[in-house]
Amino acid sequence: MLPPRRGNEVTIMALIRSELEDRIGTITFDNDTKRNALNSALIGEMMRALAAFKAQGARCVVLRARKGAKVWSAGHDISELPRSGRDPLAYNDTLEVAIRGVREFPAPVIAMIEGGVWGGAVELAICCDIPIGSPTATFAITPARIGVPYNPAGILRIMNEIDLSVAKEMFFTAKPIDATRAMAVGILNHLVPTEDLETFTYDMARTITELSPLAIEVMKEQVRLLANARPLSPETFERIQGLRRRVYDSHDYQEGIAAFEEKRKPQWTGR
Ligand code: LCV
Repeated sequence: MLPPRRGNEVTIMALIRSELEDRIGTITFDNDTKRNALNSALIGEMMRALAAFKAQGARCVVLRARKGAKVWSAGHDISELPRSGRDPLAYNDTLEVAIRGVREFPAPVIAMIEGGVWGGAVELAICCDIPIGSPTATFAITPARIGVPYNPAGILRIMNEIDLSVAKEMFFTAKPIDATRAMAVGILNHLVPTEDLETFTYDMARTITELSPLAIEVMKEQVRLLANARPLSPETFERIQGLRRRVYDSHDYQEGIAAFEEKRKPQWTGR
């Protein structure tokens, strides 16, 4: 079956395109100039689209970039990271808002992935309920590239989704892994030839829309609540926050961001 016809509910915003057809909502990242970096403006549009889909009773959402994209998303907008003294990935950070938006949406969200997925966009993609990729999909977890202390919620979510030793390798090397390896380590549910990606994705979306929306909504929320159910003592949480403050208060944190913006290699000092 083909992807939904151009729906009668198409909304073109500045940085995304959203459309609803056959109870399937589609959000297309459309800011290739900045490689679909997850900045506050793009996430704001994405959250508005999700709210509209929820109000209109969408039974499945597809999150994608434009067809043939070389970069699905370059991750958090580095220019929006706080310069110093503030937690760069706090609870209300745009990336966290986007990830909660996907995890709390009352219907399955499918990530349809072509191209590179960088940094926090990897977490966004694996927090979608069903990640489906083409052979062009790559995944790189990059806090170490720019000296950012990834947040505990994000680390836990990634630990829940992929093998711990693979997660550590991705955090410690910041190197992209290809679609085949992403399939093997559990980042992707399906690896589909590029020419079949849309049809495969929307066939699955249609299957979901034909099942009980309430049963699916409640099962999705149960999975989210149970996956979060890991006791963490306040002392452990505070120790983690202290560790992270050491990083985002450091010289290296500022050096990482400056180096990216000046398009040069960072000079790490370990302080
Ligand atoms: C702002 C950007 C970005 C960008 N932000 O195109 O995971 S954490 O903890 O690190 C978290 C904080 C996070 O997610 O951080 C972001 C992690 N992302 C990355 O490290 C990827 C950074 N981007 C790149 O490595 C390259 O841009 C890729 C490989 C994605 C694409 O390379 P390509 O040669 O195709 P350019 O690098 O020329 O980028 C095109 C424009 O997009 C901007 C970049 O600054 C450039 O803007 P100008 O044309 O104004 O120079 N851009 C790319 N990524 N994450 N801006």
